Formats: sequence, structure tokens, C-alpha cells
Amino acid sequence: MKIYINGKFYEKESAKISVFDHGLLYGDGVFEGIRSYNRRVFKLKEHIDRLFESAQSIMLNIPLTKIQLTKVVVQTIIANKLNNAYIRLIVTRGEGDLGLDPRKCCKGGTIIIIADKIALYPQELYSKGLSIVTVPTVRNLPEALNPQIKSLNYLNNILAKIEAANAGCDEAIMLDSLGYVAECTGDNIFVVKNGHLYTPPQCMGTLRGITRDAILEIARKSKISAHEHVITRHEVYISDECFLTGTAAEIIPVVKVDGRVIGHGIPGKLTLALMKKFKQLTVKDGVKY
Ligand code: PXG
Repeated sequence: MKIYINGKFYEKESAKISVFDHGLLYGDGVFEGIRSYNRRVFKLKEHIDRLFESAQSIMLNIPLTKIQLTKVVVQTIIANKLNNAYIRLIVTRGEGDLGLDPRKCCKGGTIIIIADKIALYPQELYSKGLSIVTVPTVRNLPEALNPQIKSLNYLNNILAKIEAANAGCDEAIMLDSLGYVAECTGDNIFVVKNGHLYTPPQCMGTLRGITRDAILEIARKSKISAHEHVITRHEVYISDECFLTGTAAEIIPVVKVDGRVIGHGIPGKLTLALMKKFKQLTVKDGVKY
């Protein structure tokens, strides 16, 4: 495996960064998880744009232009000879001292790109559906650490994942500070009721997921009524269908929430249709390499 670090490729065993990197010491940095399908990088522009937005928000200077970074992502996938890949693009604050002051990180950021394979959930769950649970840890407050920033600090989500695992579930619903459904630990959530599609708006504790946007776009084009609207747990419980979206997870059906069976307890019709349409989009859309 070839891993890109600051302009050079390294083998997995020798791909190392400093223990003084503030990405490690403080989670000070930003990242993107990107996929390629059939030798096309899916929504690459959207991922690069979001990475730069996250960096802008935390005042992190990315030492490459968007065009340069786009090229390096593609080069890394090609170097790894992968037709279908999961790409982790990471920019840390770089090497500093043991204090958290980012001004001490004088060398500039560290850019790391890893292209590999990933399976977030076991394959059988894509046909059977997930059983998920609402957890006590609420999503970060936007006025504290805005969930729109894809930072290297994922403890908020990891705590929720631990709580889900403790409850014997694979995934967690995280609420926002008002008690509305925000999202899952690495996925956005959708429900279907009477043929209408609903997903929480991005304003409170919900990342504006790129897969989420792709589903909204597919819905619009397919004349499926879709709404960005606040969702309560009650509305999830009484929904006809529920599914999660994310780059790593793609589209995965949910059949049980907090012990309540959703719909008929099997992946719903609209969910299955959207999974199919999403798959069709991934193989024909994207930056070719
Ligand atoms: N919410 C959160 C909190 C995320 O981290 C999504 C939603 C979905 O967004 P996209 O743009 O991917 O549709 C994410 C992204 C993992 C993993 O290993 C998960 C994500 C990213 C990287 C790794 O679970 N999810």
C-alpha cells in the first residue's frame, strides 16, 4: 500500500508522522472520507470543498490548492491500483510543542492520504437492515464545536458508538441539544412516511453529508417528495421506513429503533429503490482516473 505524506509516497510500514503532530496530541486537524467506484472518484469536488471549509473554520492553512490536492488524491488511488477505493484525506495542524497553541506548529500542516478498502457494516446487514438505538451522548453543540467541521476529534461520535455497542447495537441515533434527531455516529438519517422522505436540517447537530445531498438530489430528479425537516424520536418510531447514508456506509436500511420495529421489519420499498439509484449514480458519476 502506498500512503501519501507531504509530497512523498511511503509503504504502510514506513508511513509515519511525528508524535508532536497536533493532529495526534489534540485532534487538531480536519479530514474527509471519500470513495471511488469503477475508477471514478465520487463527489470529489464536494469533498475537497468541504475539507477547505472545515479548514477555513478552524483557521488551518492547507498548503496545497484545491486543484493540487485533487490531483494528489487521484495520484494516490492510481499508485494503489484500486478500481474501487476508500480514501482518507487528512490535514493536521502539523508538528508543534506540547502546548496546544497552534501558532507553535511552524512547519505547516501534514497532509496524509490513505487509499484502501473499507466495509463499515457486515454485508448481510444491507439486506436484513440495522437495529439501532438512541444514546445518551448528544451531538456537539454548534456553538461549541460545529458538527459541520469534520475535525480529527471524533470523541463525541465515538462515545455514542460505545453506548450503542453496550446496548448490543451496531449504530447510534444521536440527538441534538433540543432533543431532536441529529444523525448517527458517521451517517445521516432519513425516514419515510406516507411516501415522503424526511431528513434533519443541517442547522443544529447534523453534518451536511455528501451522500445525504446525493439522495436528496436523486429524490428531486425522481419526483419523490423530500424534506429537510426536524425529526423527533416519535416520528422515527412511527415511520414506514428508515435508512442511513454516509460515504463509508453508503445506504443502509434500518429495521429497528429503540426496540420498535420500523414498518414491516424489513428494508422498505423506497429505501431499496434509492439504494439501487444511488449505486447507478456512483458508477457513472465522478472524476475519472
Ligand atoms: N455524519 C457524520 C458525523 C459523519 O462523520 C456523515 C454524517 C456522512 O457524510 P458523508 O459526506 O460521508 O455522506 C459522516 C461521514 C467511519 C467514517 O469510519 C464515517 C464518516 C466519515 C469517515 C469515516 O465510520 N462519515
